Amino acid sequence: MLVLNVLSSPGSGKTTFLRETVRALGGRLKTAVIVGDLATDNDARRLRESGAPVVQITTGTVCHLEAEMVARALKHLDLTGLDLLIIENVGNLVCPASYDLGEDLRVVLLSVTEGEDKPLKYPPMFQSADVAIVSKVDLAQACDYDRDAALGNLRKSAPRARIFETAAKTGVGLDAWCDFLVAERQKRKALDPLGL
Ligand SMILES: Nc1nc2c(ncn2[C@@H]2O[C@H](COP(=O)(O)OP(=O)(O)OP(=O)(O)O)[C@@H](O)[C@H]2O)c(=O)[nH]1
Ligand SMILES: [Mg+2]
Repeated sequence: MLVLNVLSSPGSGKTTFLRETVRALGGRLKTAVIVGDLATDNDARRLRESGAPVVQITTGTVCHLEAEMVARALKHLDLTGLDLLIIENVGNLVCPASYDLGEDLRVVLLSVTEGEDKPLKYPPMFQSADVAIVSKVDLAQACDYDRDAALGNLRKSAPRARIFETAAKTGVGLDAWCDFLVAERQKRKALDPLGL
């Protein structure tokens, strides 16, 4: 399966983006979600609105997910025929960058509301990104968002990352992102000698 580790600062829109991603995929990929927070199952409840099975991990005081926590959560999911496993990490732009969860793609969100310079201020998170999602572009004008500066900073700090500009609230950019996920899944399927 294709496994995503989704990271960003608290509140930059991970849960909303992922719920709308599963909806926009419209069944093209059989998807499950694991979500980490210090406390509450709020995000799991919101993500379940997409129709996907969701397991909530509560970390207590720990500011990131670790591979062992994911392994334990996987026991609560039926993995048969699963195409896509999405892991929403704890909202934090520092600690989760140091922990490999066994993902295929590291997806880092940068919302237009949090400042164009975040990729420069939190380099490890962005340097390790395979994909950068600019989120909440519907709020760009209200925030005096400087698109050229933000994209320039992303290219500098996340040179490997494919960039998607999105607004989960309006659906902008979700089609291109979903097509990318389907293509990535196909790519991996083609490499699997068993065709699974
Ligand atoms: N206008 C607008 N608001 C958004 C968008 N995406 C998320 N939000 C709002 O941003 C707030 C935070 O969104 P979440 O999806 O909870 O963010 P998160 O990154 O999952 O937060 P944590 O899990 O706590 O780190 C909520 O009030 C959302 O409704 C968007 O595309 N546009
Ligand atoms: Mg969340």
